[in-house]
Amino acid sequence: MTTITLVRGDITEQHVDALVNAANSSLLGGGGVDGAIHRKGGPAILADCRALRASHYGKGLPTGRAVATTAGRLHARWVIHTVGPVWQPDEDRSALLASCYRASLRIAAELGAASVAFPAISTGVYRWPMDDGARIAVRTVREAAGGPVAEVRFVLFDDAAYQAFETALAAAP
Ligand code: AR6
Repeated sequence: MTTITLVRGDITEQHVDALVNAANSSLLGGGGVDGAIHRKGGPAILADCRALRASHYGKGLPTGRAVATTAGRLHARWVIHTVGPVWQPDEDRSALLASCYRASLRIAAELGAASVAFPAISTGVYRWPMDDGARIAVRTVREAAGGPVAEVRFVLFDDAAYQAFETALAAAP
């Protein structure tokens, strides 16, 4: 059984086995969660990302996929980088957002991570509506979690995000 917990705060301050990064396909950093993870985690994370680009993802990590690197100086063993979809009002891209959570959990399980922290993927720079993003996140994690992953922690940056996840958690069967 996997326990889902909600925390209001900064994902870079969490003590967990694996932190999930809302990255972009370049794997070279950016703003939001991505910027904060690289800033606090230090250059070892970027060095691993560059190596992954050179070995496997010269054309970029596709949307919906995930890869793991060291967590550098963060209080975690691994950072799992996933690329969320950019919100498109005229196209249903929710399968790609669900895929981010599923792929990240699969990697966490392969690594043997007991605790995994997720941000609300795609709900910042990529503009996904928070309520819908929260519903997809909770539903997918409920379906996909298991194995060695005993805790999935959603780390929400503000009250609106926290409330959206609280509602999604209460509403999901
Ligand atoms: N801890 C937890 N949540 C955070 C933090 C933090 N330190 N900082 C922001 N959030 P975003 P995306 C929330 O933009 O939408 C980057 O430039 C934020 O309020 O980080 O998937 C990447 O390089 C929002 O609810 O990720 C990509 O280019 C959520 O985390 C692009 O942004 C996700 O916001 C990815 O955009």
